[in-house]
Amino acid sequence: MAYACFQSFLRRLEDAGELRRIGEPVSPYLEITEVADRVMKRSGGGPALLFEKPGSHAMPVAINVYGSRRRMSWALGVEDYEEIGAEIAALLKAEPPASLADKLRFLGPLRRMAASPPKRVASGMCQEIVRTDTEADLTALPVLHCWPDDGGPFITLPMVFTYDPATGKRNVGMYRIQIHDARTAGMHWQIHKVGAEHHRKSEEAGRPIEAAIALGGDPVYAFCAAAPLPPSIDEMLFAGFLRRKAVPMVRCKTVDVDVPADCEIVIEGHVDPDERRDEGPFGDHTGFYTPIEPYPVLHVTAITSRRAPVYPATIVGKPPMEDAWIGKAVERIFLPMVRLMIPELVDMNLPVEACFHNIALVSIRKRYPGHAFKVMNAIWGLGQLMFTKMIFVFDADVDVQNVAECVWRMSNNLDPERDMLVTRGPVDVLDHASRETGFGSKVGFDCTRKLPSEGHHRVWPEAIEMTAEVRQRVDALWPRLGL
Ligand SMILES: [Mn+2]
Repeated sequence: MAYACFQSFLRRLEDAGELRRIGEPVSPYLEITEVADRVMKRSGGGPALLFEKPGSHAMPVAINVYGSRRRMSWALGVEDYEEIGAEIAALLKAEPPASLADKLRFLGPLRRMAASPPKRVASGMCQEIVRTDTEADLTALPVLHCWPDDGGPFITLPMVFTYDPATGKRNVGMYRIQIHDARTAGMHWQIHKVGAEHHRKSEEAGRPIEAAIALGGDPVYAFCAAAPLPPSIDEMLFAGFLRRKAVPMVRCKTVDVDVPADCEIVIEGHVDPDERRDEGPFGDHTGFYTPIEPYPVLHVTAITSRRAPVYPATIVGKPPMEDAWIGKAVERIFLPMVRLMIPELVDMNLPVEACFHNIALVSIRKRYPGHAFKVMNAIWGLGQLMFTKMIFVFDADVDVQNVAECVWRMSNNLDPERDMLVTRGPVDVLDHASRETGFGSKVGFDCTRKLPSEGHHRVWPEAIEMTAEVRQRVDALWPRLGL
């Protein structure tokens, strides 16, 4: 299901009692963070919030719109995001259709794929108001100054559109944007991300790179910008696939960049080669501040918007926050693609408290000696999963979504010296414990049953379980026990 725009998504949330309007003035300087943090920390994630009076700004701020399992699913146009994972799994294992029934079953997803590529339109609501030159003022937006030691206000739900200077291929990424002043902003392009790669290529060519920062639109767009898609997959194509409708794209006013026509706000500009300005600190999703570092600078050439736009925001900080739900949806939707590379993988849990990168709990169908180590190495070689600091590998019968069960198994099944694999490689640039920024060590623990061929010649005990027969007898007895 596709939404006509961000505000029609907000209306759906409001109709379902999933959005609260706040008419009281609340400042975008720290106060909105404090209110939103308290709501996001509620079990289940609390409601979405619409701050109608963010300080002295007339433009409302929407926050926590993705902040529950239900709203995250609705943002993706489904009742539960597990549906999408199941659908992608079916697509990926689709074999050439044999029977007519198979062919018909196969046709649906194929037709859906064919309808997915974005299509160019002549005009869009995101350009109802066009402000250029000195009229284009970043400080007119109600951008949140999230935490006390932040280096300034940061745009936290941006979709950054750029093209590869060599191939012309589009990328859409979500990288925080620091407002330096009315006309410039910091582009937090991390070294491993595609946006940074585009910028590096433009620097090699000695030319500026054009960029557009879009906010709002169908809520599926921002999800696709944040998702760890392979670099070859166009985020707007994937968005079209998820929403079952092509994304309408409109050309920006001052740069040769296309953006979704149904967005709330678009910031246009260019990034010059070799220019850097201090960016940060920023209270990040790790729950710690990331320090000041030099990053590229966007020079704003235009800001366009709808006539009465809503500013979409989130906050990150000590988990759980709104991004926990985005991360969980990513985990469930991408699991089938990970399984394509690691077929023995049964399930995967990236716990929210470990900020997704720090801990992976995985279960596998173990078949041969050293199998758990093979899986660890595969994970460390796969896309953004390369950043996983600690991997715990369990047998297929362990429910890795149950952290208590994992702790029980790992603590009993491990002989640390034998079962631990320490390695080195790229780590998340947000990791503050690694020896260098972006480079450090990782560890895997084999928590599976050990085989004699792995040097374990003692008996591996069975886990204690009651017999099915006795369980049934007690089930029948239960009502009379008064328990
Ligand atoms: Mn990409």
